[in-house]
Amino acid sequence: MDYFLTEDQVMIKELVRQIAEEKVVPAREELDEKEEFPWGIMEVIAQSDLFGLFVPEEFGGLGRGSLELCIAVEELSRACLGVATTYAASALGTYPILLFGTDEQKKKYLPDIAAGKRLVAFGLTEANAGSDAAGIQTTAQLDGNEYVINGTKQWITNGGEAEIYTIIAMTDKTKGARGASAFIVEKDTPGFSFGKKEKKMGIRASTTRELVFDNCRIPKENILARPGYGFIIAMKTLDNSRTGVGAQGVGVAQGAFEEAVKFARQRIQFGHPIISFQAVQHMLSDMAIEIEAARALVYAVARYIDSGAKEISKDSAIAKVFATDMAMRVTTNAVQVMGGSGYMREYPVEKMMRDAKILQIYEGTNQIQRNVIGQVLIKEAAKR
Ligand code: COS
Repeated sequence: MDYFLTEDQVMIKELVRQIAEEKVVPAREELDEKEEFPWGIMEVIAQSDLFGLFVPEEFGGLGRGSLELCIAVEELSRACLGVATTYAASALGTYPILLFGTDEQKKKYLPDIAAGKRLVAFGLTEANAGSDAAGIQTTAQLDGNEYVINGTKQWITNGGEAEIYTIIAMTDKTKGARGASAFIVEKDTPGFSFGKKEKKMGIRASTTRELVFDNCRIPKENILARPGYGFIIAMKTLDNSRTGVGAQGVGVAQGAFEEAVKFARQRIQFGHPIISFQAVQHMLSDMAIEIEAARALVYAVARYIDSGAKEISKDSAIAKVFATDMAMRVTTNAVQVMGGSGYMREYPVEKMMRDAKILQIYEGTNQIQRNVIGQVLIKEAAKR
């Protein structure tokens, strides 16, 4: 389908597809097997200026928006969701600075981020605060000109590899969500270390680690916006990034679909390629319908965000839910079309199915997305 992308957007799509085909596809199996961080590929992405895609030009980026980021994420995800997650998580960690940073903070951090010199990670989740994001226990106490951070963040994508961390900590535990604040913490700050590296079902090229803060002192000016604004910063960050998770779903589903079609044309049973059987055709048709519907939705929401819309929670949650539930169905059915071959590691679809599962879980489970949608529906109904 033609999405009327501009020449510039088509160029971005083709550039990322080329990187994906030439660098990611040949490496993905080994990265998955060895659970290896894709530094080589990150360097290629950096050389192509893609880390700066959504960063304003005045801070060294390319000044594009959500749609361009979604296109890039989709193309990487088509090849390897682990690599795409690494790239997208850096964008996730950058949003708090982009949306809420002072001019000084932006000047200090964004040029290096845009150049791909420093990766970013976002630290919200803790052992007892997943869906219940306001339940975080990490604290940040003001002491003179410094905040002293104590606590542990769990399951942080790019943990240990990133140089810059945007984290949420409680500055006033008595105030619940309104007592949280957001901070920028640099790697190598004394008192900041990394816990265990997780062993995951999928996206094994991406690194997931604990962030451990033990009397970690950071300058007072590393707070984002103002004390008490951390929960809003986290929610607005997720509002902006969730459409990108939808784009990951579209990409990984597209990759699995293409593998299934290729296989179905070659696999002969009962004297015919299995693609000639209606049962298989219907499965492939359903996959094509769902992928296209999800892509149209993700692009529409990304364009809506790029229009400067303020109320994006519901729409980005809708895009995330639809595209990622779709991705799980499509990757599972790609394995089904390929039968025993699909189940073997020799073909990429078993990895794609393992990888896709995280999309229904991270950046807010799909159950939480439905809560977000529901809450906005109630507010909208009350206004009528
Ligand atoms: N934008 C701006 N403000 C928002 C907001 C948003 N998207 N969502 C909530 N808020 C505000 C609310 O208006 C409320 O403000 P007031 O105190 O002034 O009324 C405050 O934040 C608290 O909101 P709420 O009461 O809805 O918070 P809950 O604790 O009920 O949590 C959910 C809401 C479940 C939506 C939230 O915890 C969430 O998104 N959880 C999932 C977290 C997640 O995605 N984790 C993944 C790990 S990060 S990669």
